[in-house]
Amino acid sequence: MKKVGIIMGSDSDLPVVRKAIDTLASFDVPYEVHIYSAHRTPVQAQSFTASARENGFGVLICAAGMAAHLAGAVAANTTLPVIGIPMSSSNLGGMEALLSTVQMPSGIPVATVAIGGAVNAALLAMEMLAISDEALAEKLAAKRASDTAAVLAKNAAVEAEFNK
Ligand code: RP5
Repeated sequence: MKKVGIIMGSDSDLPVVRKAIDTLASFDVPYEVHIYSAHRTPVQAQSFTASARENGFGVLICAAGMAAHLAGAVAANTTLPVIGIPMSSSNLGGMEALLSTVQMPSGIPVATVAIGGAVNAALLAMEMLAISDEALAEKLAAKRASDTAAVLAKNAAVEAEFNK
């Protein structure tokens, strides 16, 4: 199976990024985790990205905050699909990272999830890999069904309590 590459701009992003890592691990999907910054370590970010396809990656997840150029800079150097996670900040709450990540110029796409949307980033990455992996597609469908059942159980409990 192709690997998911997870890149974050700083170790301060790890508490949120860990949710993506844990989600991938729960599906036994192979991944690598790196800290590369579009601004602080641009050469390393470019080098990793340029060789990502030949190194067995199928999709890249990039998490960055503030002037969040990481996902866009990575996408500029590969035709692998790139998923951006805008990270929250103390000053602007992540809106700056959201806009920096999502507002890509035509020709260089970044699939942007919600601010801090690490679980969805992992799920979306796996949905991309599952296009050509039927076993993974079945695992994703099973998780969706189990999530639906959990919500319906909560609904049943609320209805039983309030709808006399
Ligand atoms: C971004 O700047 C990082 O992705 C992080 O979200 C933010 C702050 O980084 P630190 O100053 O905490 O290293 O590049």
